[in-house]
Amino acid sequence: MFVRYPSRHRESAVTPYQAYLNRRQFLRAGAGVGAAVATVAAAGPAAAMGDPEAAREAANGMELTAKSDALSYNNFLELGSGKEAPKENAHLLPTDDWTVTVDGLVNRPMTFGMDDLTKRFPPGEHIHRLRCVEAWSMVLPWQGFPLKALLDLVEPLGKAGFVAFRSIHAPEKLPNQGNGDYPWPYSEGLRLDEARNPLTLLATGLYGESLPPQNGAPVRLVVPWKYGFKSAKSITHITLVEDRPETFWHTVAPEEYGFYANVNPDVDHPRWSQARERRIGDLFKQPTEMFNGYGDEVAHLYAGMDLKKHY
Ligand SMILES: Nc1nc2c(c(=O)[nH]1)N[C@H]1C(S)=C(S)[C@@H](COP(=O)(O)O)O[C@H]1N2
Ligand SMILES: [Mo]
Repeated sequence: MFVRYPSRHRESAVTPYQAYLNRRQFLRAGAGVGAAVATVAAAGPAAAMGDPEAAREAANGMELTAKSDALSYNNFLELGSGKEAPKENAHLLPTDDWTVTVDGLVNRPMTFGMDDLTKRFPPGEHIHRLRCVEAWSMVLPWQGFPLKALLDLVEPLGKAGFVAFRSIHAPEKLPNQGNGDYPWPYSEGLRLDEARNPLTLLATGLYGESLPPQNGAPVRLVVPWKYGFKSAKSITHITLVEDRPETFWHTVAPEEYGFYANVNPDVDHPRWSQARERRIGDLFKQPTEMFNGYGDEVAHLYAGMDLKKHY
């Protein structure tokens, strides 16, 4: 269940994760724990939740981004532009009675409520780097499950080649969806083999609590080797299609936002270098790694492809 990281990511202290675990234990012991938290704790792998040794292994020494930063420095254009707008407008995101429909080129199209989804696919703990195309990054402890498990259940047809993701569409509620300059709703896409890679997650929690609205409640995509914009938030539809789907940022500015969007220090954004990044909370920039450091797990997906052309 745990993802292992290359040794070069293991050098830093584990203290923040230990603090996180202590808080988590405190939450579980305390009264008044929200139902969603209890569900995650009960459903997740017991070892990770209770056993500090296993949890330390999961963290592999990567320092987690401070929770306060991860929940207040966000990109979620539906809730406003600017990093702090999504948190300020978090209450506007309607998350009650959420359903996720999986359809298109599949044998068994299905619609899930959130309880159904997390019962069928118990979330596990996955700590990943997130690298925004804007050259900042975080390390975030998600609770989620591999998208592959869901795809296996609905049985993609042989001619399915891509997976299209659609975020919430509620122009009457979301401040920015009245803005006709954008191709709402937010959409993203992956090649089917990318979607089936074990690193590709559907996340329902963050820092051991149900996903905050500003981070994409109640369920979002996490694709850790790609720029953050691929990780669509607040997903309502997952549709298997034959050809590469239209996607939000690629439609807005194709020369700036490629469909593949693999993190790549050698392919600059037209307006800035991608060679380095600022980890939120750090003073100094650090080098950006090919595939965001996940090359061992994903480089084979792009064998023979010119990644400068297919950026
Ligand atoms: N629906 C939707 N999903 C989205 C976005 C968005 O504006 N709308 N922004 C993306 C971008 S650019 C990034 S970097 C990540 C940020 O995730 P975080 O705020 O949880 O760190 O969400 C991505 N998913
Ligand atoms: Mo981003």
